[in-house]
Amino acid sequence: MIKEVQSWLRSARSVAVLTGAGMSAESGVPTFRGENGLWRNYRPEDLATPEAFERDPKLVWEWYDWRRGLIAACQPHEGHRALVLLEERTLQFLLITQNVDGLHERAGSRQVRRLHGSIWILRCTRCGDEHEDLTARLADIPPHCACGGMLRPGVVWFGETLPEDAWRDAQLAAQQAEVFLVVGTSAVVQPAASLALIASNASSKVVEVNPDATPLSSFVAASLRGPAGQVLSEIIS
Ligand code: BJW
Ligand code: ZN
Repeated sequence: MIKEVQSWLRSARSVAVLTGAGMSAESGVPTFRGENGLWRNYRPEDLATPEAFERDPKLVWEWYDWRRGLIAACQPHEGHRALVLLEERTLQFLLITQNVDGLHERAGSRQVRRLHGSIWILRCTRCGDEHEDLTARLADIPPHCACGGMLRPGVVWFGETLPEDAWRDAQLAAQQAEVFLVVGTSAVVQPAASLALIASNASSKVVEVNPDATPLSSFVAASLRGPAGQVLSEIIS
């Protein structure tokens, strides 16, 4: 199957990629679900919802600050670099990511759409101003804006809508892609997971890269069971 996928990717004029937390696992960033996932120790409704932030902003910020410190110490891996190579050699390419860690951008990917925002962006809950802050650990928790309002992480929590532009571009890319790669996502969070169905319905060859089966595995054109770093390096060469 590796050889076949290699040749699909070589001949495709249009490729789109959807990545999830498993993409960053080999860099040392914990995934959400599964054995060592973040949700093993924390309930999503306690930390990743607007209600949780309203209830206890300090607790939510402590979790995000801890994750910012952890991610700052991580480096992109060979799989991130393989996707940069794929972008460089493909006529029409879009990398759609659910990840908030910024590792794709650090590896050199340029056409990136972030469906769930960025952990490095801080947004004011009062004036709406937002800025990037790459400090590994913030000095004040919770941080405040110059206007006096409280800042929040620039990520998309459960119940919030996705950034409109990114979501529109992602849907379009899924419809147009000849090959649609789905890497390291459990495919349970909507609407991100629906992109694979959009691609499949548009006759794209959907290829899944994941050590485990997911709800997508039964209908994809190829299911490559293995870690993202190794499999992506093999299929993009
Ligand atoms: C490896 C690996 C290795 C391990 N290599 N792989 C329909 C039905 C029911 C509910 C809903 C519905 N539609 C919407 C909802 C509600 C909700 C939702 O989906 N709930 C379900 C969970 C039930 N969705 C929302 O609320 C979303 N908003 C919304 O729908 O607004 C309306 C709207 C509709 C249409 C258009 C636009 C808007 C918002 C969802 C926001 C998700 N936010 C989070 C937190 C982000 C901030 C943060 O980081 O803290 O996003 S939750 C968390 O899950 C995070 C992730 O991006 C997301 C997805 O997780 P992911 O990436 O798949 O990670 P894991 O851990 O689940 O899986 C890792 C995978 O990697 C596993 O499969 C491993 O096997 C694999 N793996 N090692 C390759 N080395
Ligand atoms: Zn402000």
